[in-house]
Amino acid sequence: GGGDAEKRGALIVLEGLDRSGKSSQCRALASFLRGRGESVEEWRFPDRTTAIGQMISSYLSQASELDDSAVHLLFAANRWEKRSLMESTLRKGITLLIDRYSYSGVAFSAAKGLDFQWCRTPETGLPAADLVLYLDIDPEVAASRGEYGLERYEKVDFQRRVATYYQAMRDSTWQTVDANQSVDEVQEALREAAVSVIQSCKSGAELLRLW
Ligand code: 2DT
Ligand code: MG
Repeated sequence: GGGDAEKRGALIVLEGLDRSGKSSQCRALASFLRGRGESVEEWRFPDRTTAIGQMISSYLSQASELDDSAVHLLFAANRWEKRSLMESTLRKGITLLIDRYSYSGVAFSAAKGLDFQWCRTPETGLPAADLVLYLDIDPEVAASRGEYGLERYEKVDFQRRVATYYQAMRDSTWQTVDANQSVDEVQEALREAAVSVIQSCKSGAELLRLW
């Protein structure tokens, strides 16, 4: 809620379990949209390039240990430190295509056993996605894909719990795409949804806030 409609870029988020294909789909979608003349930036969270992001990265690679609640707040802070740049970029008419966002933040921490509502709180007030593209994959299929299991969280049982928390956050901005399909079929489904939300943000749309 809050604020007036304005012409702006769209905030599009790709979400899904590890190895659901988000990163390659993001890259392909960005190049498709640029080919149609759209201004697009590809972002990802965690943003491992900042000081906070480096703490998170060391934790994820299991090089360091951190309290579950503390690391949850670091993930949220890693989004807050990018908030003003996110907003100014959207207001310049640039579409942001983001690989993971607050929805990952809540789903992964809640799957560890932290309270779901507590997990949502530090995300409150961040820009909300205009479109969440959820790549829905069977955790067993994801686990059979390359390089799985190297980072923290890459365990089938854990991923299954993450999926249930993702489902608890679904709202009208979410579109689920069956990620067990071929790369091209998934891409086709993403394109249609992205083009349509970019169009509606161009004609004027209020910037939404979580939650
Ligand atoms: P990548 O494999 O996409 O780099 O993600 N995660 C991510 C959280 O626990 N909280 C968050 O807020 C975000 C954005 C998901 C690394 C892992 O970090 C998890 C997988
Ligand atoms: Mg990963």
